[in-house]
Amino acid sequence: MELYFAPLACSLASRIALYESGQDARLIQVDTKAKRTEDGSDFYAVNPMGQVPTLVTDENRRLTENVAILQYIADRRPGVGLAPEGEERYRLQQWLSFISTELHKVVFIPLLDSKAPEGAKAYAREKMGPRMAHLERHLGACAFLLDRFTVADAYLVTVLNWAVHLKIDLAEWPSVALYFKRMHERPAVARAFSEELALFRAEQARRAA
Ligand SMILES: N[C@@H](CCC(=O)N[C@@H](CS)C(=O)NCC(=O)O)C(=O)O
Repeated sequence: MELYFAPLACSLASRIALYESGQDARLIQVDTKAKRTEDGSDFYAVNPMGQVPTLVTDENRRLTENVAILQYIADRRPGVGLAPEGEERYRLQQWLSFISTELHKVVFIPLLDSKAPEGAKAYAREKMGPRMAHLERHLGACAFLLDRFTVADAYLVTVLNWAVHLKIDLAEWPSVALYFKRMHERPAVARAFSEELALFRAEQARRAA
């Protein structure tokens, strides 16, 4: 398996899922601005959208989109329980879709994108409150998004990290802040974050040079 990723981008959720389930993959770093992989190849040849994550399976099939890739990784190790079966799978998909469409794309992409106009950023900030309040209500009563750690938590902790990067104080949503801290106490999450933080800093230094 090969996972195309960019440091601290949404693809970090897939790295967390791999570590949580003890799976190996070749991790290939992508410069999503230049659309080049680490050996200089054209990333558009791998994914015509030029986006991470992109997964190439052992059967050489290409899979894109966080929601699909995360469930694929989880389903290779069903015993670990990163994606429950039966009725609970719909609940998992509910949270994955919420994170993908309501948080990742509506709120965080306009705030993180230096090319997004101020109007788009103001719109994203306005949308943030009710979405974070929804999370706050849920995480006030539950330790995880479902009844145990799943790939939805891997995705959520990845996205919440961008709030920190944007200097948005999570203390405004105390249960979310506690959840974020608790997730980092998981060895797989801590390992994935520290590895990607080092890669992120190296990439920033390269760009600044
Ligand atoms: N719909 C895709 C979006 C993935 C996405 O937004 N990836 C970002 C990194 S977090 C990216 O590759 N951005 C570069 C670009 O869109 O050109 C998914 O959910 O997997």
